Amino acid sequence: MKIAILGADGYLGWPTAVNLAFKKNKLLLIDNYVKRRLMTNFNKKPLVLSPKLDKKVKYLKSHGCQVNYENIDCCNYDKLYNSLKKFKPDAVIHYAELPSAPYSMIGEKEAWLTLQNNLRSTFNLVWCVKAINKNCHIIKLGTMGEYGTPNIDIEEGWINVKHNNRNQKFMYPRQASSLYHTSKIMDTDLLWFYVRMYDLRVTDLMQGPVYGVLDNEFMSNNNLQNTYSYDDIFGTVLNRFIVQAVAGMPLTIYGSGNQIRGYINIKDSLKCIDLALNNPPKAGKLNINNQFTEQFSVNQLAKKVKSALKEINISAEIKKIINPRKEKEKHYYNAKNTNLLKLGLKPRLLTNKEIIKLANYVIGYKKKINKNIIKPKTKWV
Ligand code: USQ
Repeated sequence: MKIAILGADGYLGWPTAVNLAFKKNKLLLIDNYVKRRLMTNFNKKPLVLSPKLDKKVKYLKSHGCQVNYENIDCCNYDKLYNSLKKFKPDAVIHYAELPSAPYSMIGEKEAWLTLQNNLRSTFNLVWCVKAINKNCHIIKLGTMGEYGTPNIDIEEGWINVKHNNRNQKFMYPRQASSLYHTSKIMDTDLLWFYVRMYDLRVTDLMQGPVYGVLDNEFMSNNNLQNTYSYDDIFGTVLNRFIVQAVAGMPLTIYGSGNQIRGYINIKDSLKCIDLALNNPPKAGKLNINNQFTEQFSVNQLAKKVKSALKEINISAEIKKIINPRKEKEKHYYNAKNTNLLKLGLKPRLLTNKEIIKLANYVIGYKKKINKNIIKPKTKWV
């Protein structure tokens, strides 16, 4: 397939590119390094910083992969249009969004950048696909956080509502707890509107917090690992816990720790992309998949890390701190995730072995851990 990846430099973008390049797809990688710039501006150096895409693409080419890179801001319609028009993709994977809830809650400037970057890039992609080839499959990374934590089961994208003896299928209600997550709700609304209007083919992936690294030989032999963040703005909870444990710092549980989320290993996340690519929706259909494999509360997650790392003689302390976020700390949570399982996903669960493997990877970079960038500083209210 000819596949364009928007946001190909990121934590998910680069492993996705490697995975698809070695499966003999022809790739166009697009990124403007906006996240790198933000991380530098905020002094949030990742534990592992992936090389830039021009270097990474050279390595892929030297291994026989058909791949090119263009430095394009997806918010620039003309540039994105010209690039996609020339490449003529069969599918576009859209990761080109600012992915941090804490970043989006810092202040007006950060909130607006998140909102305008995320909506504009999605809007531009829709218009490019509509103008160039309506059959092109858009695969968009959404988030489980769009649903929030409702007091009823979370369905996969849609819900049947019976009202005064009449039935209608609606998009499942969404109610997020950060501006970032809210921008993803708006993305989903935009996509659904344009699918209905123009018969586009879209898959929206509601992904939970991701953890881990893609440690394949090509990446590790050539020092091309994906970026791994652990700071308070760009790091996600499990990746942070592992770094905290390795650094001898307490695992920071925000509030009561009863917040439940659906988690997924990065390797499963890549499999979900493969499954989405191989199962495109019909024209005029929006597929929504809940992309996580297991549900945990933050307390359960911390306990799992603590008990697994005992096996390698790391004794992790768990510490509850005041929750910097405004989110429900005790709530019902039961989210469905059957679509991807039906398509063939075989979940890689969070076993002690997986936790230890990740900890050993982090231990390799232990000297680079900066303890000053871990404590949360952004308060929601
Ligand atoms: N948390 C802690 N301690 C920490 C960090 C986080 O207790 O040191 C808690 C948070 O309060 C939250 C949960 O862990 O309840 C998850 O937080 P997170 O920072 O791992 O994830 P979140 O901000 O929700 O966002 C991440 C990604 C985002 C993706 C989302 C999926 O940054 O791009 O969309 O996970 S989901 O959470 O399902 O919406």
